[in-house]
Amino acid sequence: MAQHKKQWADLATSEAKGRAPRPKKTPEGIGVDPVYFAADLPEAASDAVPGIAPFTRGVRATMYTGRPWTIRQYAGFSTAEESNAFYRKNLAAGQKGLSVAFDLATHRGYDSDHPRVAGDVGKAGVAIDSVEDMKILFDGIPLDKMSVSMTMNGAVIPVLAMYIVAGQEQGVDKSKLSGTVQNDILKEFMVRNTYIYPPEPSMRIISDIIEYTAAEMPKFNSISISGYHMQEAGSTLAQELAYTLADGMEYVRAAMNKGLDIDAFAPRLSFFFCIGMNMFMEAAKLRAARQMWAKIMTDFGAKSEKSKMLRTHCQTSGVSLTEQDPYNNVVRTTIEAMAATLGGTQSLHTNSFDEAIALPTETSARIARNTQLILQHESGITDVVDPLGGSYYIEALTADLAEKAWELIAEVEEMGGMTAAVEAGLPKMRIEEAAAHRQARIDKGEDVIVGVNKYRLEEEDELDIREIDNTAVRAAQIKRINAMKKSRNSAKCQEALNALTQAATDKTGNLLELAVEAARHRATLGEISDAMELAFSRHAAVTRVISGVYENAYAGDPEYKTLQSRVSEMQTTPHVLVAKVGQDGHDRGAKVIATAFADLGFTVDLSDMFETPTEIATKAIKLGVDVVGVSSLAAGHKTLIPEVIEALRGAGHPEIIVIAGGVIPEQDYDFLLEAGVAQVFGPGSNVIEAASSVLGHVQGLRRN
Ligand code: SCD
Repeated sequence: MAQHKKQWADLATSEAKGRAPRPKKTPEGIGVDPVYFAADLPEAASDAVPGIAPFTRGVRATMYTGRPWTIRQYAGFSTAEESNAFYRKNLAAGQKGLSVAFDLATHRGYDSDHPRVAGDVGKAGVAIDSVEDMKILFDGIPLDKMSVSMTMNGAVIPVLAMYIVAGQEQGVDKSKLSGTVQNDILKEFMVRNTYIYPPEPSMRIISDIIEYTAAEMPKFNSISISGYHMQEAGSTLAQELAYTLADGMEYVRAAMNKGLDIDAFAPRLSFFFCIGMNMFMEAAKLRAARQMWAKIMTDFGAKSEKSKMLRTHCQTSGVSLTEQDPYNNVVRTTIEAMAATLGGTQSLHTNSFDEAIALPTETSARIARNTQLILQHESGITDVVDPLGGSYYIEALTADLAEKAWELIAEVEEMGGMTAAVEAGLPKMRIEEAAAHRQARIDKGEDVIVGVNKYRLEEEDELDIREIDNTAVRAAQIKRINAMKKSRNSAKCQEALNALTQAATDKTGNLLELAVEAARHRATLGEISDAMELAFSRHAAVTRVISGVYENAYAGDPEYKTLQSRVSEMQTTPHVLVAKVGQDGHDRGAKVIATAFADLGFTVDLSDMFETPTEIATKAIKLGVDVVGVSSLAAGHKTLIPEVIEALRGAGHPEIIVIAGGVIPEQDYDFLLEAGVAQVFGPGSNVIEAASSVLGHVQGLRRN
């Protein structure tokens, strides 16, 4: 076999006029050869059978030949009424399962009338304050027939409780409910940031939910252990794979520590991965994930084959989508959807092409759904089980990726498991480093993004985008909360809330069971969350700036050097506060900017997460910064950024420059500039060019 390799290498070298073919190093640290041979097949590959542990080739013997994957589009916006209408339309058009996106206020356990969330209500998801909203959300959708996924982590107890009660009041017993709740808090501390309580009580919540659903809701998946958000935050695929499985191990331990039998709950643990543009590596990742999980569960002592099955949902990558030339995103999403299905996913969301800019419109959502329908009905992917099985490359990559992931898992295990590693900030740091490396490669043109850093259009057409009138949504929600509070039995409601606080304090009882009672008595989401907060407190994350990545990536680059000199020649160092405002937890962009600016010589401060516009302004004034750079990725920019400017002006500091960045549609640039924003940097901005512009603004300020 070595002879084949040699034969090929000689031929290729002569074809390439003397240049010997070389392996390509991926960000995962895997060397990818230009060609693979039978000798590269790992030994286990030839014995693998679909439907049999370790399930490398799929968890079912028949896979899509028996039943295609579930088309499950993640959606939800503004009110329960509007989201319900959208769901019904999509189900009529071929979607198979539901997936609810909640707004950020709900995620963070606040009712819509809470002053902290004024800019967040109804944005990026549906506002749910009580059972009444939940009932409207599923009106006319039989919950004993439709499987429903709910992406909820921080406020998982009230949301799941309200779902159970909404089902009961629809006449469906909880034992008949099928679906999934995300309920994966460890990755929230790592990357997604919609936590409420500190890690320890958060882990208790998860084990209570696993306990309750294992006993009462046999068709319901108690958790969706998610790597998706890690890749969105910039992780490599090996990191996504390893940290997701390591999170899974931690949840298994938490449930076992509660005295639960592993085979009673493990069959209902589910997973969720991101599928980006590295098509073969992504398919290999799903294969490796199944193989590794089967081993992990066997080592934990699982006996049932079902406990060893890694069943997963996938979503195409949001971060791979571009604001520039956005129809290219249809192609990207198709490639990613192929990778997910060739990799054997159970359920899939395909992103809409305008998702880098705003919430999907009807048209973009239709194209996204049809992408899956076309794959299922026209492409032939469903005709054969594991069509990639036996490919020299895929099989070798599956093994290589697994090896890298085992190394990362070992590192986490040495620290004492994921809760300890998360508390020490290790995975978060590794992911932030990877994110900064990736951005630097894009900025330098080493990673090509068509239509962004190469083949860019001179002029872009304007896109139709969906806008949410956040003020109207909030007013409607507040009206419903007030009406409900008037008609409920306050004493019963308070009694149920007190019982919840007591159980949280004493570490007794099951929190979900008690919350179901509170929800039935019309306690709101905010009240249920607060009842537990009394015992648990609210978690505050420590923000940190990583340094050195840009400095290393740009070593020897003359433009970078010039910019650095321009910064160092300033009489006083330019000072920037990189700020996240409101409940938007997407902090990858903010972190990358902070790293790049710090490496260039700026003084950089990062705001805490979840601050209000006034808190940001107060901090900026106290620090004496020249610039506040506000990063917004959850559609709150038109409300929250002008409020930061108002607060600065109101406090007598109109000179502080405000820059906006993130997912901001071009249509909104003028609005923001008129409100006083000095410059807007949308998705795809080159970080070094942005730094140069910001420096220009500071120089202008100093001259005046
Ligand atoms: C499947 N079945 C088969 C079969 N294949 N039966 C016979 N032959 C075959 N070939 C059966 C299964 O056993 C199951 O029945 C039923 O059909 C459904 O199949 P499934 O494979 O379990 O599919 P599904 O019900 O869709 O469940 C898939 C998961 C589930 C297990 C992965 O957890 C899920 O739906 N997850 C979705 C998560 C999600 O949507 N997350 C959105 C996140 P039984 O059940 O009786 O065995 C969005 C997000 O976070 C976005 C980013 C952000 O907000 O930050």
